[in-house]
Amino acid sequence: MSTTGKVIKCKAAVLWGVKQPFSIEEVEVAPPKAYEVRIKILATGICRTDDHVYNGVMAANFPVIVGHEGCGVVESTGKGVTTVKPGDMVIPLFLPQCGKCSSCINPNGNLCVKIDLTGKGVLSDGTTRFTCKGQPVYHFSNTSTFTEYTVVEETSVAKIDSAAPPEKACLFGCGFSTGYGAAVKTAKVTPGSTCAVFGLGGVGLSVIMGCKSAGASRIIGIDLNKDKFDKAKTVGATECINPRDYTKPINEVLREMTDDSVGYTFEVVGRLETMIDALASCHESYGTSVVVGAPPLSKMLTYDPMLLFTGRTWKGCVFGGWKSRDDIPKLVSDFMAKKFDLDPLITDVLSFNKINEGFDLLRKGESIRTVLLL
Ligand code: PAD
Ligand code: ZN
Ligand code: ZN
Repeated sequence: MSTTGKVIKCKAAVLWGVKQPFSIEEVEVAPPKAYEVRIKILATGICRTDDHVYNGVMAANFPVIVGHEGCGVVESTGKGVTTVKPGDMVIPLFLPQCGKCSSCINPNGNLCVKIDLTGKGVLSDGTTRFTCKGQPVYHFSNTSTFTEYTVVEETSVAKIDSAAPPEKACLFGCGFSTGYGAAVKTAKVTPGSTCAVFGLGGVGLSVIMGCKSAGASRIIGIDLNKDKFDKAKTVGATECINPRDYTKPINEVLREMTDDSVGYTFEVVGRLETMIDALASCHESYGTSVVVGAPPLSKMLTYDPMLLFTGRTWKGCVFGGWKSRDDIPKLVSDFMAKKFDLDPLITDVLSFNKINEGFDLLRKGESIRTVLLL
């Protein structure tokens, strides 16, 4: 029996408030309105950004369905949708591409005005498509993938190769694309260069993969958790260091190790101190440092402007700098052509019901990416 045009009752993991465990509930998912798409989610990864919402350090309205690293199949489309149809394999995009705003029109921009950075959690008409126990439940970042069905706007959907395996392709929705793009698209790492990556979670490891594919000859991984080092080396780090093993500031350690030749640094932790450390660690004249880790809510940074005056470049990127609808299908094609391997990033695969277990693994530093199967 077709579900088109009907409310779908299904399972979703609802966050009722800050630091409350994910609660698997029956929710009602309304049909897509005009220019919206309802998607059956098949697999979704767990990213640190979801945990930031749980901890209350990232803006969101509650109750909310988070999750933004998913892959699924279009179940139905609202009026006016022309770019996807039922049955298409898709990735929901936390960074939309409307094609009309100033970022979308500029060849170098990607921060579409439709991105929901302030956690409003509603679709264009100001309402939500989720209801639980008679109460509206908010969306998250134009995606909400911790649910069997979600509704997103057409501008937040990328159609990908129908043969892509969802349990891997979901990582294109955030972690892999963000890290890989930070290196190849935003920093534009050059062959033979030296790179340093602060933070070796799923995003940091993807940065390393990007540095490697760009031809960097030295890639130094930095983390406080030495259990992350083996995996970092598997994906391309040439060496790994723990700042706690040194008394000197980390920028001095890196300068000495590399004969003062660090061309590129990446902050992939999301802490103010490591943002400054990463900036100070790239070469004072020609170095580039990229902020990839999500900045903590309402925190200010002070720094010595001499760090920039000498010539360094300091940049940031959302979603690796990719234009989401255009570039993600191409990245998936590169994956299908075996240009890179996502297996090292996926440490755990769990059924959707075990979502809290998946978050525990992340919080204990034991997982890189846990993929939940729906
Ligand atoms: P993760 O928690 O799996 O990895 C972070 C790593 O940093 C862990 O291995 C920690 O041990 C390590 N770490 C913690 N403190 C320090 C420190 N002081 N020095 C060195 N290492 C440290 O997270 P993730 O890889 O999923 O995400 C990383 C960040 O990127 C996080 O802030 C997330 O919110 C952000 C993110 N940003 C975007 C974007 O579009 N810019 C997208 C996705 C994720
Ligand atoms: Zn993410
Ligand atoms: Zn736009």
